[in-house]
Amino acid sequence: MADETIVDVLMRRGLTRRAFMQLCATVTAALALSPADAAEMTKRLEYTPRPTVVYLSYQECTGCLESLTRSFSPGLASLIFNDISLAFNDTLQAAAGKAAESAKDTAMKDAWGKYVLIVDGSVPLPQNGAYCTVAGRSAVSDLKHAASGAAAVVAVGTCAAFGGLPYASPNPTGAVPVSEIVRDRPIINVSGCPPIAEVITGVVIYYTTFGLPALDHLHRPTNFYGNSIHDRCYRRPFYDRGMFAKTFDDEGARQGWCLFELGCKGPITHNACPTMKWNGGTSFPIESGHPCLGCSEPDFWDKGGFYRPLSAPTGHWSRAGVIGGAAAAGAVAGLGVAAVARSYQNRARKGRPSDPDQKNPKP
Ligand code: FSX
Repeated sequence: MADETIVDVLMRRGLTRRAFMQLCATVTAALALSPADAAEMTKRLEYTPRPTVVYLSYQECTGCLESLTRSFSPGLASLIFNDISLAFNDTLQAAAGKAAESAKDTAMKDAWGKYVLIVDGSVPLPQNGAYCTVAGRSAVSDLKHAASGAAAVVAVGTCAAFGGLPYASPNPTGAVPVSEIVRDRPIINVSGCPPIAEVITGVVIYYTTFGLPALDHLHRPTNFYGNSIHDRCYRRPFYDRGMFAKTFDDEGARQGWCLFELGCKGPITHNACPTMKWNGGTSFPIESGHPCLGCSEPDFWDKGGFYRPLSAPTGHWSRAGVIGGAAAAGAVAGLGVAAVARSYQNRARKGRPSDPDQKNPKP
């Protein structure tokens, strides 16, 4: 029904008022919001119209959707899949071919100007976008059309947010991130290869309830990407004491020492892995003994080796600068992120192919 609120839908499904308030408390906790926000969320959901979500996929590996469908927060997942109205997702839906395209067109037409557009994957520009087509239409043209009717665009995964794997050198398809194509709509980047399921759902629920979240300089929500992995890592005390595992099977590794010298990119990577973790809060890569790969940062494939320490001579950061105690590490991490952002922006400016629909290449 067109004017239904989210509460209307929940009540129709038999949810009691008490259960609804419990759900709001669970969701706000998952979003890392304060308990006071639970009351505000309850109030807002009572008059928030049920939003339509259109989910489009381009050049990606489907890992982001795999992550999303494995959300361990039933409240959040249910809000997305059942209550918010996921109007189109070509991987999950039963319809195919013309029926699917027609369903997408109808959903977008009915909610034109109001729907949330989720995009995963990057978009190739050369040859009029011929390297990625959906239903006979180029991804670039499909995205422009869908974005023109969206209230906001959520770029899910590092491919959509920063180009990701398809964008890695030599970028054979001329892929670019969503932000290189969509210039006139708010964009929320939910990076990670893939992102944490509860972060994806949390961002959509937050936008639906409260509007645009606070974003960092890379357009990522600060409530999930405001801290570096290093800031919240449970191995941080070993880093501060200079206790580093040198190999994956030495005594330091067995004792859970810092993985910095094994290539951990935690100091220059912003994400919620140490606090939200994966698989229902079971663990995250560092807790499983593996260095952070830095997958939620731009150009993480191209930065010179997953197992090369940030301090290595060919790396981007100096050992003296990084292994200098917690304060220095924080400062260098900031510089590192800024350097990555600059390199990404420069590369995007210099190397990206021109948009086939633009007469003049973008500055
Ligand atoms: Fe990219 Fe996502 Fe990595 Fe894969 O949709 S962020 S390759 S997990 O699937 O886009």
